[in-house]
Order: sequence, then structure tokens, then C-alpha cells
Amino acid sequence: MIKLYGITSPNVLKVALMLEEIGAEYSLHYVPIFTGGQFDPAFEEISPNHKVPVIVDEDAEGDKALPIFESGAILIYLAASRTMDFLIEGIEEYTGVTIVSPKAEEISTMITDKLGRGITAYKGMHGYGKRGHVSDINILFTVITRLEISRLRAEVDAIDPHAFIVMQSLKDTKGGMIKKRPLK
Ligand SMILES: N[C@@H](CCC(=O)N[C@@H](CS)C(=O)NCC(=O)O)C(=O)O
Repeated sequence: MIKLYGITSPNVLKVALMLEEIGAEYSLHYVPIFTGGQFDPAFEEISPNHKVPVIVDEDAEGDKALPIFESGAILIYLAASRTMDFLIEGIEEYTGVTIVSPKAEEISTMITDKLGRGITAYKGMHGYGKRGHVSDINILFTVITRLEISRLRAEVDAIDPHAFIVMQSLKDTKGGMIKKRPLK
């Protein structure tokens, strides 16, 4: 959570706009600067130049609260920390892939041999349709990183261009062998 200290002045509003834009969780705290609130010793601790806006990032490094003053510095801090989040989450983001194909065996071998990823197979049925033809099939499920998506698509396409593929980005995973292997 970020605390924003200020009034309804442009310097404060531009910080509020940035917080809104990046979707940050924040709370507003009014500082009565026209009656000397900026000289309150408690406020002075986070704003040594006695001005608003000030933010306090309560989740900065190791949950240690970090006060930042000067609107330009605050905007740079928010932009930089948001960019870092994106880089870390972007690279670490996992995608769950479900593949339905009569060539499940071949695709499964390709995923384990070429991508080095594990596979889970569900026993399923496919072919529901107007003609009513239904047959047993192994439905494959694997978890890959964002960087491996295009390679997986290309490899599956080479084996079965008609394979049905569903991808979902995953917020959390546990177990398996996802994090034990460095990216290639
Ligand atoms: N350069 C500062 C200017 C901040 C500023 O001037 N804040 C005014 C309100 S918009 C203030 O707190 N004035 C109180 C004072 O000067 O005592 C920034 O961009 O943050």
C-alpha cells in the first residue's frame, strides 16, 4: 500500500493520476498546509522540505516503509518500480497449455525432449459434433514460460496443424518441475 500525503493542488494531483494509471493501491492523507500542518514533526520526518506531495511506500524493500518527496522524484520512482514489476512478472509469467490432438503421443515426446517440460495427460473424449462421432483421446497439459510460447506453437504446428490449443496465463503454480530448470 502507498500513502499519498497532500492537498488538491496540481503537484499532488499529478501523483494521484500516476497512481491511478498504474493501478496502485493507495490511500490519501490530507495535510493542512494552510494552517502549518507541513511543520508537524511527524510530517517533517517524511517531508524534510515541508511540502506536499509525499508518498510513503509501505511495501518498499523488505516491507520497510520508504518516504519520497518532490513530485518529479515520486513520478520517476513509481514509473521505475512499475517497470521493474513488469520485467520480473513478464519473464516469470507462466502459461498453462492444453492441447487436444490425435497426435498426443508425438506432441508429448516433443514437449519433454525438445522443450524439457513435464506433461500431464488427461483421458478424454473428442469428436463431439453434428456427426456424433466420439473417440478416446489423451488431452495434454503443460506449463511453460511466456518466452517458450512461440516455440511450442511452431513445434505443435509441425506435428499437427489442426491441434486444438488453449493457453491461459497462470498467477500461481506449486510443485512440478517448473522452476528447477533455467530458461533456454
Ligand atoms: N517542487 C515541489 C513543489 C511542491 C509544492 O510546492 N508544494 C506545495 C503545495 S502544491 C506545498 O506543500 N507548499 C507548502 C509550503 O511551501 O509550505 C514538488 O514538485 O513536489
